[in-house]
Order: sequence, then C-alpha cells, then structure tokens
Amino acid sequence: MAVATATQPGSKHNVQVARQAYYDKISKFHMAPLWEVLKDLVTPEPKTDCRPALWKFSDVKRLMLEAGDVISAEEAERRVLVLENPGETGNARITHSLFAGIQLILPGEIADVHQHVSSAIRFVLEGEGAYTAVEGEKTMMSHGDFIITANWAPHDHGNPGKQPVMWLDVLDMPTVNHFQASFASHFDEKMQKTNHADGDSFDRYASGVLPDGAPAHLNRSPVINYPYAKMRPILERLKKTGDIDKRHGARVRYANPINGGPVLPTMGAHLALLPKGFKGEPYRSTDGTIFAVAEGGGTTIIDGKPFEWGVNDVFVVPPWKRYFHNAAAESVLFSISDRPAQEALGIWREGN
Ligand code: GTQ
Ligand code: FE2
Repeated sequence: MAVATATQPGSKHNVQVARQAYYDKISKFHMAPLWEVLKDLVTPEPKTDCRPALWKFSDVKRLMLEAGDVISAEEAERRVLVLENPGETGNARITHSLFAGIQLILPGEIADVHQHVSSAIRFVLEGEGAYTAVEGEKTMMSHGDFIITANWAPHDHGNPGKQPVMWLDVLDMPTVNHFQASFASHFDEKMQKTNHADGDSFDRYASGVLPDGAPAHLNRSPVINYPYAKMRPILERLKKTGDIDKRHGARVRYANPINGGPVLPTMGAHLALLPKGFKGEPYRSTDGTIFAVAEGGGTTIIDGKPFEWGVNDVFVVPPWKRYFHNAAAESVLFSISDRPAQEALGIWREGN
C-alpha cells in the first residue's frame, strides 16, 4: 500500500494547495467556502468581545466636569463621554448592541432640539434644575428618574438651574447601525415648543386609566418620565411583602401602559431593590446588561470577578456571563438591555 507523501496526489499538502486554488477561483465570483468559517458563525454558546467593566462615579464626575472646561454643550451638540467597553475600544459602545455615555449640562446651557431613529433613555445621576423636553413635554430631571426618547421623537435639554446636572444616556445606535437604518435631523429653532405640563404623559397614561380612544397598539411607551419618586415606594411595598426574586431582588419592569410591553422595542429596563445583606443566586441571559446604582453599595461577581459598586457607578455584564449580586447596604439598581429586541426576534434565553 502506497504511503502518501508531500509530493503525491492526495497528500495533506496537495489537498491544501488544491483547496486554496479553489478558494482563489471562487473568490473572483464573490463566493466563499462556508466550511472554513462555520464554527465561528454557529457557536455552541454566545461569543462576545464585550467584557465586564465598571465606571466609578468619582472618576466619571471629575473627568466629566473637566470636559465642561474643554467644550461647551453648544459646540459639542451633546457633551457626552462614551462609556466604552474595554473589549470594544474605538467602537463607541458599552455592549455590542448598545451605546452608553454620561451627559453633562451646565447651568445656563441648552442642548439644541434634534431627532433621530435611535431611541434613547436617560437615567438621572446627579444635580437638580435641568430639564429635558420630549415630543412637546418638558420634564424636570431628578436623581433616579427614567426618561425615554423614542425613535424620531424631537428632544432638547436645558439647565436653567444652578448646579451641573449629569445623567446616563443609553441609545440603541449600534443596533440601528447594524441594520444601516440611521436618519437624523435638526430643527431651525434651538428649543421645541412645549405644549404639555411636566408629568403630563405619566398622569395621563400611567394612572390606571387611559385616555379614551388611546391606541390599542403602540410599540413604545407614551410616558416620557418614570419619576424615581413614584417608583421607589413600589419597591418598598415588594420588599415588605417579601416579593423578592432570589436573583434580582424586589424588581419592577418599566412597562408601556398601553399594552404592558417594554418601554421601547429595542431596549427594556428594570428597577430592583436589594435588601441589606442580599446574596443573590447566579443568573445569566443573552442580553448584555448595563446597571446604574441609584442607592446603596455592594458587589456583583461577574464571570468570577468581583465588581464593587456605590451610588451612581455604572457597570456592564456581557451576554451569557454568569453574575450574582451581594448588597452590603440596602441598594437600588437600575438596569437596561436589548432584551425586548431579542425577545421580538425569538432569540432571548436565560439560565443560571
Ligand atoms: O441627548 O440627544 O449620549 O443624541 C448620544 C446622542 C445623547 C441626546 C447621547 C444623542 C444624545
Ligand atoms: Fe439625541
């Protein structure tokens, strides 16, 4: 029986050469062999460049205030420092699908009205006296408020107060850009005309009644601001009655009052109270999740590594990385992810 050598037909070397020649030939016809890349395309478990990371508010605040000296809100259009995932350097994203940043608006500044396909949420960290105006409703911003700006909603921000105001922005820009479907436009005026009082959309839609004739279907919430002052007592009720999830604590999901669905089709958010001494059970899900600390202090173990957090810190858990929370003090965690988008596409999974 003949033994294959490098010079004989059918040898390993010849097979490689013949295959490469074939790949070169088909590439001229814009075709490529799936079998060379199949293992990277259909992985048995989620594959991600996203890494666990945490941003300390003490660093964020100091560096953010320095940005106030370097550029005005007007020049910047939005004075935002991107929270860039260390595994996605240069890509302006905190997870593969979501952008996050910290925005600063100084007393007397305005961030002009504009609109874009990307939806945004704000979670207010520090300072009082700034507002955001969304679709004709002006709402004052306070610590812990959750504000949504849906797809194509005109929005501008301003600070007629005396303190610098900072908040967390999360936008679905990487998702929109994945589909290459981005549009944006500016208005001639700096501020939109507001024709609704502060709190109007919450009182109108989130009080157990709906305006008669409200649409039966709406893929985003009509509520502009879910104020912390209204949400926090609900967490207290859940805690008192022992409605505490072993993984997530006493948690509410921000809902669209029209249909109970997520606030936005691309992003969904929760607010959770972790009682003092809470030791959470492990959890993982396919939606990489961004957390912001509204109250308290504790540690979250992500993929085996401890991340210690305090008020206004932001941290990120990559898709399908196992994590669990430990609360040293009674704590409140805001979280946001692309879960609604994954659920709509039928690809979301969770586990322990
Ligand atoms: O406040 O309108 O962080 O358009 C990124 C893009 C904030 C905003 C960001 C934006 C905004
Ligand atoms: Fe914007």
